[in-house]
Amino acid sequence: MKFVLIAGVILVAAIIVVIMRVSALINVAKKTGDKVEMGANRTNAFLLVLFLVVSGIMTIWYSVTRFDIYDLPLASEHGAVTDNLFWITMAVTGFIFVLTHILLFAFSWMYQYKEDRRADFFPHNDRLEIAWTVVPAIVLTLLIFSGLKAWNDITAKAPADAEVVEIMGYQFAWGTRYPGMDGKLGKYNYRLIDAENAFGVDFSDANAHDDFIPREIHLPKGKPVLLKIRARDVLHSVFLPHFRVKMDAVPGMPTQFWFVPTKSTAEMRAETGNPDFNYEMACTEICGRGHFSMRMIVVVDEPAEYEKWKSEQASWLSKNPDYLSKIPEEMRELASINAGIE
Ligand SMILES: [Cu+2]
Repeated sequence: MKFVLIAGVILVAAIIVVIMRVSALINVAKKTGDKVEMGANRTNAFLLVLFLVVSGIMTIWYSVTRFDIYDLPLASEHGAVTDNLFWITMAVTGFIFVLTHILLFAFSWMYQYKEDRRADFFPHNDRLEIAWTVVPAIVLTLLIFSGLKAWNDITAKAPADAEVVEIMGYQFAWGTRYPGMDGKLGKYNYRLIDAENAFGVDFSDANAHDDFIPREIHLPKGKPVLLKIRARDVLHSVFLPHFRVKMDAVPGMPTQFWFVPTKSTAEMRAETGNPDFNYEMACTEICGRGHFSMRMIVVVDEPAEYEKWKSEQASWLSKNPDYLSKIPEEMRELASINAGIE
């Protein structure tokens, strides 16, 4: 089917080229070859208008049929602000884009070459130039400042009671670390990264002893969540589309993003009518050949379920007790108590 379509397009293009060749040859035969080729001129103007109509129809068709794919249901507090900003910007720039492109192609049709018509000489008009400089400047300033205000609100300091979750990107997966029951993430150091300690957690910091590393991200509904984001090798980018969260993960430069999830996974399954629905975290920075596989399931729980899940997680150290031998000797006893090792 695709092949037939491509072959059809090539065939039509070839026919147009042949028609233009033939009309040029006829002009030569009629000895009018030294004049401007009216036929080719009209064909070009027509093709430009055709391009406008066909690409316009395809864009509208695509936007309508795929609307649900890029307008995902919203599940965070600040997301309403981001969405609002997006649609206002889209409306303003979309309107101007459509208008200017209709004019662009319409003019190429209206002002195609005519033998008895001469172009006007119109070198300068102060009013016109002021208008097309000042109006876009005001509109863009309004858009940029409302964007800046939204960005400043969204990236303001996280509330003190925010749940802290560490996200680490590496080729090619996400890792996540939770602070454990003390609520404090332990320090890390890239020099400590090895085959066992993938996060480079520094266990000479007592806060690290009860940190746990689950396979899924769990978040509490209705509570602020602070993501502490880092990368182990190259640039990655944390993308949580339903929460309207996107933040680069940069090696050597930790970033963060805080937000409030507003719908649990169960509620989202009911809303979308899809019993298999899951929130996902994707990577939106091309980071190498396995980039496509950087996907992690995110579960939003009711606060009580979340606390229960958290209390059931065993610390990383208790799952890797051999690692105790790599911790400074004077720390080992405290570490095994904090980590919950018998
Ligand atoms: Cu990536």
